[in-house]
Amino acid sequence: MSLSPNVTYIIKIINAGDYAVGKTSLAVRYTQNRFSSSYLPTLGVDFYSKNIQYDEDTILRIVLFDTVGQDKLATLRKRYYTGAHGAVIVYDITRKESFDHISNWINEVEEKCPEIPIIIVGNKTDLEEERSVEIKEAIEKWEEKGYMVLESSAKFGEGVDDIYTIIAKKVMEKMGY
Ligand code: G3D
Ligand code: MG
Repeated sequence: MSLSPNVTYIIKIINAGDYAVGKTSLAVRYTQNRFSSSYLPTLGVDFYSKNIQYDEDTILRIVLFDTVGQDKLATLRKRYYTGAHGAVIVYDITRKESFDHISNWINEVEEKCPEIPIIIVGNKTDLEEERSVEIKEAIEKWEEKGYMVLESSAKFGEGVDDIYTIIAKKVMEKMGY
């Protein structure tokens, strides 16, 4: 009996969504397990990565492309969508407007990357008293269109690992792995 060598696959995931919904905070929480309240706005794109054991002999290197939300930087942002295997579209559960913009983000991502798995994430669940989008509403609107909806708190780490584990799993399944 021989041990099979570990294989590492690189998976490119893009974080998209409106300004200040918590895209950078989620990337930092997932890859460095910390939260800071003072990130500089991302100019264009930043990268974060983390290796996870996918199964006995497969390691995934999750590379998160953290993009900027502003319209004026759309051209720059879209360039980095090329070659993405999966996308996480983030909204802020306290800002209804960021939820209403999800379809724009999906269009932008799908225009560049048709057919990639996309997960929608309502962030900032720790601000429950300021919530303006119910999870039920989000699920009713998006799950019937085929998009999974999750919630998270980048601040406290709740639900964050699940986002990237699930999107990675969807990507691997899509590849027929
Ligand atoms: P962005 O990358 O989408 O633009 P950031 O968003 O990650 O820069 O976060 C924007 C603001 O939301 C930051 O606050 C950040 O601390 C806050 N934030 C991010 N995630 C959470 C969360 O889960 N809970 C709470 N309560 N706040 C969060 P500031 O004050 O710097 O604007
Ligand atoms: Mg950011």
